[in-house]
Amino acid sequence: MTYIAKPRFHHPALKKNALGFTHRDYEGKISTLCAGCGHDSVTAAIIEACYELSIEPHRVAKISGIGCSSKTPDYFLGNSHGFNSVHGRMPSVLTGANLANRDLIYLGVSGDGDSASIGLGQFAHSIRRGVNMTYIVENNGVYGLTKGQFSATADRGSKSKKGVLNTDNAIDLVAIALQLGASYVARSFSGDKTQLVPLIAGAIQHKGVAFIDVISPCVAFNNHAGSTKSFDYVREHNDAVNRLDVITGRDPIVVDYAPGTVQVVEQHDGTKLALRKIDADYDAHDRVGAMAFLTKHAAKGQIVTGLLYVDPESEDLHSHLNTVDAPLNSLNAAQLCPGSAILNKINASLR
Ligand SMILES: Cc1ncc(C[n+]2csc(CCOP(=O)(O)OP(=O)(O)O)c2C)c(N)n1
Ligand code: SF4
Ligand SMILES: [Mg+2]
Repeated sequence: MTYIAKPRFHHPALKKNALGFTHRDYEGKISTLCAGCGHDSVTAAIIEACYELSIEPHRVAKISGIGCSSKTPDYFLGNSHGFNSVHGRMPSVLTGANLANRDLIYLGVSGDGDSASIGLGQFAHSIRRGVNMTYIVENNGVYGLTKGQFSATADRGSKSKKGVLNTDNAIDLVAIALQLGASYVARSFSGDKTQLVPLIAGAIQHKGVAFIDVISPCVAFNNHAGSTKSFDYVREHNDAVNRLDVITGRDPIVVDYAPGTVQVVEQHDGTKLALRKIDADYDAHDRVGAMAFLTKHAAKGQIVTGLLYVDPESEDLHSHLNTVDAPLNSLNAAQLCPGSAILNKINASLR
C-alpha cells in the first residue's frame, strides 16, 4: 500500500462529467507498482469507465485480496468504500458485503494467483451463486508480489525469467466463468484501453456476475521471451471477437467509429451494449458457442479478447434468494421481527 496522497489541485478547465466530477475525483493514491506494470493501465481504465458512467464514488465498494493486483484499488476511487482482504478471499468478503447492502456497486479486483491458485474455490462459488459484481482479474501468469513464481494461469511450456519451464496445465478463468454461469464474460489486455474501458463500463452496468480476465504483463517477472503473458506475445496472438461501445442513459461512451457490423445487446435493466463485430459469425448470446470458440482458438494458441458472452436476462443472488428490495443492513428490529403471533405459528408448524 502507499501512503502518498495525490495533490488535490487541478487545472480549472478540466472536463467534467454529468455529476460535475473530473477524472481527478475518480483517482486514488499514487501507485507504487513497477513503472510499466500492466496493472496501472487497468487502474486507468477503471477510472475512465467510472468517470464516463458518472458514477458517484461513494456508491462503490472495491474489494481485493493480496498481490500487486490487489493493491490497485488503493490507486483508484479514493472516495469509495474499500476493503483489502486476505489472499484468495476477496469473493467471500464481497459476497457478504453484497448480501448486507445490495445498493452499492461492487468491484472485485484480484490477481491470477489470488483467484486461480489459492482462491480458486472462492472464485468458483461466487460465480455459481450469481453475486452482482464486476470481478476483474489482472492476469500476469505469475505471483508478482512474491517475486515471480508461476501461478495457475501460466501456460504449460512457458518459461519463467530464470528459465524454468512450466510443466503444469493452465487454468483458464474465462472458461470456468462461462461453465459456472457468469452472465457477462470478457477478456481483454491491459494495453488495449479502447477495448478495456467499455468492457468495464458494460460490466459495471450489468446485473449479476460480470467477469473480466485482463491479461496484464508483469514487467519485472513475466515480460521476457518465452512468456505467454508478455506484451509482445499477447499483441501477436490477440484475436478480438468484437468492438464494444457502451450506450448509457446519459451521454454515449464513444470509443471507436471504425466501420463494421453493429449488434445492439439490451441488458435486463434496459442499458444497451452495441457490439461492433469483427467476426460476422460471432454471437455474444450463445454460452455454449462461446465455450467452443474459446477452446478452438486456445488450441491454435490464440487469445480471444472482447465480450465473449452476455445474458440480457441475467439475474443475481438477491433474485435467487428472493430478498427484499431494501438493503438488509437498513432493516430495523420491527421489520426483522415478524411478531409473536407469526413466530408461534412457525413454532407450532415445527412441533
Ligand atoms: C494465505 C497467504 N498465502 C500466501 C501469501 C503470499 N502471497 C502474497 S501475494 C501472493 C501471490 C500474488 O499473485 P497474484 O494474485 O497473481 O498477484 P500479482 O502480484 O501477480 O498481481 C502470494 C503467494 C499470502 N500473502 N497469504
Ligand atoms: S512485480 Fe510485476 S505485477 Fe508487481 S508491480 Fe512489478 S510489474 Fe507489476
Ligand atoms: Mg499475478
